[in-house]
Amino acid sequence: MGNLTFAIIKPDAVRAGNTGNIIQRINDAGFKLRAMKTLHLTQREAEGFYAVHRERPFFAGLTEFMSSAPCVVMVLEKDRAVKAWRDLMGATDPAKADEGTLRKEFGASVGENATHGSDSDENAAIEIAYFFSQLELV
Ligand code: 3AN
Repeated sequence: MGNLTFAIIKPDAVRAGNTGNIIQRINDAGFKLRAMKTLHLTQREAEGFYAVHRERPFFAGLTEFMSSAPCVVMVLEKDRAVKAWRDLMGATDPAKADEGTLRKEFGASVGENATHGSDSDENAAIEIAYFFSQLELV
């Protein structure tokens, strides 16, 4: 599983028309797109996805935002994909993200930061399975 990660183009980036730009950057960085779909999460689905953050003060705002508009969910393949995708995304807070990262370019705030990426191989497997069946991975 070390070569797969799970990614989301979040509602702020989709709403702003940045889906195509972000997919281009994913291609340019050498990732293979193993699966992709657009969906509009319900609040309950967003709560299930972010269940590990249930006790955090930003949980309600985060799940409300993630269910506010469509997002794009993806499975990306590359060597050491979890780290490679987190490097391309940049820091959680766009103001602290390095030049050239997606969050620096497309993110607005720590909540509306354009993209999500798994933080470990273990969570990548859980997050991929939350959104995709085996049959959907090409
Ligand atoms: P990352 O997505 O970089 O792994 P985490 O795991 O710290 O960051 O946060 C999970 C999600 O919760 C992030 N995608 C972020 O948008 C959101 N988040 C984190 N901290 C805050 C905060 N202080 N206010 C609002 N949303 C937050």
